[in-house]
Amino acid sequence: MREQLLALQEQALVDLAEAEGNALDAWRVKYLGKKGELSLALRSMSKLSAEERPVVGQVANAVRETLEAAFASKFAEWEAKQAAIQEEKETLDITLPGRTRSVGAEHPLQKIIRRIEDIFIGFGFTVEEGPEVEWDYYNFEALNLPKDHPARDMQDTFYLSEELLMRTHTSPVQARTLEKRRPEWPIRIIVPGRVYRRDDDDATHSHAFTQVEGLVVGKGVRMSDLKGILLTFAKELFGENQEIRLRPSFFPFTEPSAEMDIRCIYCGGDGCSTCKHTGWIEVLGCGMVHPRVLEMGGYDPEEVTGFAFGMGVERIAMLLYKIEDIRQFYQNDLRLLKQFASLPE
Ligand code: 2NM
Repeated sequence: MREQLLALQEQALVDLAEAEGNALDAWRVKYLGKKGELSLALRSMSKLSAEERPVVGQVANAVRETLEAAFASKFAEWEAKQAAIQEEKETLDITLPGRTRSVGAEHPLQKIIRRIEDIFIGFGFTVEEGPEVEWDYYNFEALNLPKDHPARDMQDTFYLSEELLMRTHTSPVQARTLEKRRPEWPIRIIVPGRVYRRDDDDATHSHAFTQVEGLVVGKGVRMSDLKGILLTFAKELFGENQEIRLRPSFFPFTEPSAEMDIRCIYCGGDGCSTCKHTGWIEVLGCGMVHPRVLEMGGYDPEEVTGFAFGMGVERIAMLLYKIEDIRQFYQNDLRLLKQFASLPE
């Protein structure tokens, strides 16, 4: 019996030396488990005589202790090895490139709108918006363009019904603002937004485009205020040396009316193909708000005066970014967005 136990111990230690991982647990069950080999051997102790029993019992206990100690040390060794492997795996490799996250870019038109807004906000203006589907009344009638007025032909209109249309300019928002505010509250607003005109699309025309219009109304507002604001605006947008010039023009909602030109930003006035050798580039229309428009808005033109202006955002973006085809703005081509994403202001 004693030899049997010692042989078992020897075999167990040989097996243990080779066991790894799951095999370690299997070893523990096989030799030290409740139904393991050692328990089995001890069960046969009942056959021994009363003198042999304590001696064999001692040997059996010694074998159990030896095997348990051997297992504990082997298991600890295996655990330490696993921990080392894990640590090796978890080592931070700072040379790995980080995860790139693609960042969107502001559309070139939106960039220009924001710059224009920022400039006028600096002058104390606020930004107003209004509906793109508009009443004939606000788009035309309230702006001194009665139904039979020939100037309505200047802006071929998408009509949705007899009285509803796609706004042809953002001026109806200004007409709405005049109606909303009272004369004792001076108005200083700019109105960016999309407008619609019946037109055949080509490199310089689009049936839907973007405008920014402005309106100032108050006591004693004069044409010199218009000129000063627009000159300062031109300097902030195009550069501090920018010059402007005003030429007489016509708009039904202003009197007098003017077109504003800037000195050609490409040739500096020497003459080039962009300015058609005039040295000047037209950038906006403006004028003193027509007395009829003030009256329709509930103001007394004897008491308050005002000026207004309007510009095409595409045109300015095309000039500043040298974009040659207006359709580029609407084609959602990522190459265009990426090209202007990182441009300085
Ligand atoms: C322009 C040119 C000139 C204009 C006029 C008004 C209003 F509402 F006061 F009558 N809003 N915008 C105006 C004047 C717009 O765009 C070329």
